Amino acid sequence: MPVMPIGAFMVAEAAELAGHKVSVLDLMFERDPARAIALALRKSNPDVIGLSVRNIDNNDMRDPAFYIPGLRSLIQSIRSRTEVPIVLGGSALTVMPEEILRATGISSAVLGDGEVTFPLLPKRLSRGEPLDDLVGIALLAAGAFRANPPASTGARNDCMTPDYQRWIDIR
Ligand code: B12
Repeated sequence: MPVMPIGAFMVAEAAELAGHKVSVLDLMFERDPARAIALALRKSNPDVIGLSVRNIDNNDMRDPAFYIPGLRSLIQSIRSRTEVPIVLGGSALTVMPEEILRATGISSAVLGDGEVTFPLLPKRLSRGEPLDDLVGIALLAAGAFRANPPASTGARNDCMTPDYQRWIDIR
């Protein structure tokens, strides 16, 4: 079932509101994700890449599917073209951060509400400043995992509502 990447839009829009130039690549319907990644990287030439990871598996005991190997190959596609920092986020990371960081070889992730922490990362990363005091940050450094409690803006009436049409072709 195709679900809308609402969480990724929220993070994208929050980063833009914080003054960053942001582009979104939705891989849901891409037949050739590696090619889509190559084109997007050429077009946007990013300083930081955030990957929104929703599902670890399909929760189906009769016909199980495990999605982390697919994530690993997306990361390899990115890594074969750029060395810029990659930060993982999304509901899958909040469920199993340490395992997913170890399985992918990525060293940082944001747990919980990414719109709080992700917009702070580009400045820190560009200055080579540590990330370890940030809310919801999970880090894998020299084989040791550590994580700060996730940010949660909770269920509020003023929860941000991103402009979906801006980020992907909804139709
Ligand atoms: C609603 C929901 C559904 C609905 C979706 C309806 C719809 N039209 O969107 C339905 C019932 C259809 C559904 C189906 C499934 N779901 Co569901 N679902 C959820 C639920 C309860 C909320 C998801 C949501 O919309 N959250 C609101 C958005 C705004 O939050 P978000 O996506 O998490 O994004 C935030 C952060 O994650 C973060 N973030 C997101 N992207 C990024 C990127 C970066 C770079 C950063 C830094 C941060 C970041 O910031 C965002 C904004 O705050 C979650 C559990 C949960 N509480 O998260 C499970 C959950 C995501 N589902 C899960 C599963 C397994 C499934 C199914 C596979 C179940 C099944 N067997 O069919 C399917 C898969 C559907 C699919 N194609 O992906 C699991 C995924 C973990 C796993 N085991 O893989 C979860 C986590 C539940 C769980 N605890 O097991 N689901």
